[in-house]
Amino acid sequence: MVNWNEINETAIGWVREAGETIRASFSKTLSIETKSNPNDLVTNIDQETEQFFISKIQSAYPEHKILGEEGFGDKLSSLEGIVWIIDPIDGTMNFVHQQRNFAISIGIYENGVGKIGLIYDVVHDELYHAAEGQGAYMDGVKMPVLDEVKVEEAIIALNATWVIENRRIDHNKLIPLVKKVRGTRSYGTAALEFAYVASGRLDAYLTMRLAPWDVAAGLVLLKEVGGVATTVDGKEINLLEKSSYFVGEKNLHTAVVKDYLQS
Ligand code: 2AM
Ligand code: CA
Ligand code: CA
Ligand code: CA
Repeated sequence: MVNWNEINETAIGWVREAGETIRASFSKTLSIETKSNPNDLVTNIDQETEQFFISKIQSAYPEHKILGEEGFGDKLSSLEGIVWIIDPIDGTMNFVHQQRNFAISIGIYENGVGKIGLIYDVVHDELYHAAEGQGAYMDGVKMPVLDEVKVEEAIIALNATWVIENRRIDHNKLIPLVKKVRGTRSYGTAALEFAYVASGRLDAYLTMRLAPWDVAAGLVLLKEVGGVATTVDGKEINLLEKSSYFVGEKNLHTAVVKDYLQS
């Protein structure tokens, strides 16, 4: 039998320890490199944090597998077994430019089913945490199931990129949506945007290209509060592939997919 409570407690301890190291790094010089393009940043702290988690997991749970953004984990072609999906710093651009609005994100899955989700807002010292079937919590306080939200009263997170002409979505679909909703926000960290939807700070989040480590923890949180996640055209998510995401409160999600995104 897998002792999920123990894994959970252990993982939370590691996340807090990594957070402390990241906060301490603010007074040191960062080494910044670019990856796929000049705006795709990675720092030594992203890499060191991922390596910290991997060495902890490998010594405590050698049979578990690890999928991490910075590539120090395993090369996985399936989600068989127990898999830790790790984004050591989600929101690296914010980390570099703002020293805030970034998070550690860890989702732990068993045979493709999300068991534990941890999103740690390092600077605010806020821990979002969920375990399958046991609810979602922010700093130990249970978050309620999401209440119905109307489109005209919704705050939706999306990046301005998607509302100007781009190659991933017909931006003409989004203009009426942006006009209709109460407000739009963009935080530049998918993990926190998922956590904000789960906690009701946002009502929905739309984005055109996320990777497994951006969403693995957030999906576990969202499910526990009755939120829904699909691709932007309302299709089922394949966690292992890069995908568009539209996530939010259930009624709002249904209405927006039907009236704006699928049309
Ligand atoms: P990151 O900071 O871990 O790279 C920014 O809008 C959000 O999208 C962040 O969560 C960021 O994660 C993620 N992101 C940035 N570049 C990405 C890319 N090329 N593919 C998928 N997600 C990306
Ligand atoms: Ca990145
Ligand atoms: Ca990320
Ligand atoms: Ca990252």
